[in-house]
Amino acid sequence: MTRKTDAIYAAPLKEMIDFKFDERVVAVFPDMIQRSVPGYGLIISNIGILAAKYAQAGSHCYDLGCSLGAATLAMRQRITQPDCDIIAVDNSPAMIERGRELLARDTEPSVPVTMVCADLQEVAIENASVVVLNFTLQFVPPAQRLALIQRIYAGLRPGGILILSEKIAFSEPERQHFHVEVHHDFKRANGYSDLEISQKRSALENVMIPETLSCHQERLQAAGFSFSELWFQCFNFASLVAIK
Ligand code: GEK
Repeated sequence: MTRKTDAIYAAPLKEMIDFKFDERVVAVFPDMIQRSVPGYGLIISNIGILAAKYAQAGSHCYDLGCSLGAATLAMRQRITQPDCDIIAVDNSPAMIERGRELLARDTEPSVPVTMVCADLQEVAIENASVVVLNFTLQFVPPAQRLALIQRIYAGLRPGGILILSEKIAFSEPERQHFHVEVHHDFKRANGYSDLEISQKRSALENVMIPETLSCHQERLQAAGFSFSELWFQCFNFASLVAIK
């Protein structure tokens, strides 16, 4: 499949509008996320590996904030336990519409997938063995995050996992500065201009709110997860796995 190049922030914008997962973003999303998130491809393929290990027979696997379903497809290709299904949720109608088209192309008979257009807060999490929040929690208002993680914990079976990937912030200004700078270098090396980097940053400012790694770890513990492990970090992008 040819990847359409993201040039959404290439020209100067007269007015900065908050970032939205609309048709324009959907059209370039695979390119945008690959060129913006260090290690994205590695994280996706390892979500498949983790799901293959922790999926339980007769349970649901959830991909919350699934976008085009990259993590869903990785899980689908790897899970071998019987009678599992995957529930993939996103509240962007354009994402779900395109995600369903991509899913329809994945014709190998495997784990059934339901793609749902809904706010993840409205979706019941039950009889779950794997829950994925791959760069989604950062878009949930901070005041709602603990309740969401508690609801996920309650819906997981014992031995089930939550995979939580996020852009992270650092409390020490020197460390924060270092990571922001190298991340911008990463984006420049992937062809984004300084104008694109700064306009995208402004568009995301009110929409995506990163927190520190310790904030995530403490919240997981407060929600009931006694074990969590940082299994991936590249610059200010990290992924944790928490086991119930
Ligand atoms: C991937 N996980 O490729 N309810 C449902 N969906 C939401 C909500 C919400 N309340 N808030 C945001 N989203 C994907 C990448 S992208 C990350 C995830 C990024 C959705 C939103 O519509 C978008 O599709 C996704 O969460 C975040 O593995 O672009 O940085």
